[in-house]
Amino acid sequence: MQKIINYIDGNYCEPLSRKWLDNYNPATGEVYSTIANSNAKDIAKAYEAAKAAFPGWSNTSIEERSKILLKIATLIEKRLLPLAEAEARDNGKPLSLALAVDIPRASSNFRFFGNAITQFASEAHESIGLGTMNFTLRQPLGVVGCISPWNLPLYLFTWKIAPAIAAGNTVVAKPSEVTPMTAFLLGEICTEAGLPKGVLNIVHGTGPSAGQAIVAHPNIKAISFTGGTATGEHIARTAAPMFKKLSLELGGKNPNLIFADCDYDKMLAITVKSSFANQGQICLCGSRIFVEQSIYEKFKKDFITKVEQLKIGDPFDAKTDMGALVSKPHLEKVQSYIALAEKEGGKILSGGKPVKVAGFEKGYYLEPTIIEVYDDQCRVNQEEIFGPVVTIMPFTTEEEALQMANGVKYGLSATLWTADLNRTMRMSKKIEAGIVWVNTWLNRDLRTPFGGMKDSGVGREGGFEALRFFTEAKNVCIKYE
Ligand code: TXE
Repeated sequence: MQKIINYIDGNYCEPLSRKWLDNYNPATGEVYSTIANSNAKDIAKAYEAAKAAFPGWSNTSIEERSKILLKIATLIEKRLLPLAEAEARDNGKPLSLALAVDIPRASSNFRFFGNAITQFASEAHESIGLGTMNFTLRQPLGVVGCISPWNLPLYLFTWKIAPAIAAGNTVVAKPSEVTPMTAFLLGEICTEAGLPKGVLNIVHGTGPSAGQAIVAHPNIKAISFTGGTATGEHIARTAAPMFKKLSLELGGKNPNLIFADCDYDKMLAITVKSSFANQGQICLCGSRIFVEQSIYEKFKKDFITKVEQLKIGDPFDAKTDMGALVSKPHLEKVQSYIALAEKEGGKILSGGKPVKVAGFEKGYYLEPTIIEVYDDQCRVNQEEIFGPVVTIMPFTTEEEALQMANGVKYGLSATLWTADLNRTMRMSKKIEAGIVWVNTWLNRDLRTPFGGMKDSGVGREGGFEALRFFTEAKNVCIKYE
């Protein structure tokens, strides 16, 4: 059975404990590889490699760093198919999605930051009359930690690593233990691209062991984390007394606000995607759908019809729209919310049941589920489910829609469907979210700031924001005569 091992100091190596975790294929429910179950000793070893690499890498010219990042991007592109297949097998997502989104975006992350670093500049402030000149020196932090989740494995892993190394830091990174395969494959790509040894160290293992050791390491200067809100809170509590820089991208419970004046057909088609793409396991999915009363019944009927046409099955079948959920515990968690919805008085309008796919009977498949709720404060409408489950509810006024949109502890993204420009402006200013999409969804320009408000996190990544996060700003003030 294939072993997923650590990549430290440019070499693949077994975990010091020689302990292993099982890696499941969610489509079949079977173990297909084993994962290094690393602990604090492996993290210490990775840290030492990163520390040794830092002086060299931080003094490597921007041109050279950029060249290596662009080479990594090209190599990822060249391996599109094997990487996409590895991602689909490890995560349960349709291969078509990994081919169209996950792997191209992983490549774009390196390409984008490989280019962005050549344009990254800092300010100068001349104090005229005082005879001083100030400039801001932006220096890399040192060794930084990157911890990523299972829903968009290589996509989110590289979203952190690329800006960190572009800015001259060296990295200790841990992918999710649920989907480690593509991060494992990234090691050989980095070697082939000529990334000096120790610049990127990839350690596998569980959150409480390897992840916690990264966060608790006294000399790892910053943590960029994407994952659940509870984990983010724990990380903040561990890191805060050491005054580490933190960027936390956490959960969401995003509203999808549909007004009667929208382009109905476009809205309907995209709402199916924003609800169920990647089995609903994207932090940006619109899991709470609020529809203006006058079109509510029509929407309900049309939405159910479209959703019931989605094909659930083998991720490797080109006709599959929805693959398997990522793991058995996650499937059970999502199912527990469907049961809770019924207890809370919600009405299951469609789906709700596990699916037995012929030939894949032990896989973790679930029907796309639409729940009509009567109180926007019920738990299924408040808590992040992170699966193929959406709630729907009507509203009558813009104020009511806004109140419901903001009536959760999360604030990651929101989608607004309307043709009214004035409403677009009013709502965009008042919605509590890091991103507001208007008449579109998941449209991402990598130059834009990305992150959440409220319990959806702190800090922004993307564009120069990410390069600012991964650098220390130092004011140099020069007095001249
Ligand atoms: O995430 P975790 P899980 C949400 C979603 C999901 C829930 C739990 O609701 O059901 O979170 O998912 C590492 N110190 N999201 O359990 O545990 C862990 O190993 C350091 C939303 O998979 O947050 C993994 O690499 N690291 C989300 C990463 O953190 C720790 C995407 C994320 O795992 C750690 C995923 C610790 N103490 C889940 N504990 C989104 N918003 O994109 C865990 N980890």
